[in-house]
Amino acid sequence: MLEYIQKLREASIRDPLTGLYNRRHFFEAAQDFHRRLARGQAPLTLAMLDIDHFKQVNDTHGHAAGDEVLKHVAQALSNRFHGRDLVARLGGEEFCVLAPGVSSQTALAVFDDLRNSIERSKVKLGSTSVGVTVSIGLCDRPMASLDAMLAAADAALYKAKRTGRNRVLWAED
Ligand code: GH3
Ligand code: MG
Ligand code: MG
Repeated sequence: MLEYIQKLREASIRDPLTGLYNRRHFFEAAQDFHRRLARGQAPLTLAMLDIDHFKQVNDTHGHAAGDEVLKHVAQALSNRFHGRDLVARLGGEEFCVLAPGVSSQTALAVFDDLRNSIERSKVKLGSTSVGVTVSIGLCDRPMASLDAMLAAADAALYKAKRTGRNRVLWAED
């Protein structure tokens, strides 16, 4: 019975396709984190990540191929972030990372390396393979609220999209 309850709880906080945390759990856990961390001087970076031209993958290769691309990007994220980091699929082809170990000095390098590794990797689809790139917006320091950090990262992501995609930008002060 306990095992069953544990399984149900796990299922309720995960995105079934990628195994990452789902949107609801992300916001709950991130609020919690923010309450505990953001008051101090501890580093805290929030990244919003969106797959570039993802609709084209679905249109060209089909929805199942799109799902493989989503799993691939999710795997790249889970390979890189562990422990206290929160990695979630917020919905569609949009992901979020809250990384307490990543300081503003290292955030750009860490996420640009991730971006680069995704660009270099290929997603195998049966006999063919496709490339995938992501755009990333960063908020690389704690702010008064989690919502403020999300808005800042989102604005940076939007700018990364507008200015060519496949790039990492951080929020302006
Ligand atoms: P941009 O570079 O501006 O982000 O363009 P985009 O094509 O990535 O973004 P857009 O918002 O136009 O398209 C997102 C697509 O993602 C549309 C939707 O059908 C698809 N999508 C959302 N959820 C899923 C899913 O779970 N599986 C698959 N295969 N596709 C999904
Ligand atoms: Mg997209
Ligand atoms: Mg999107």
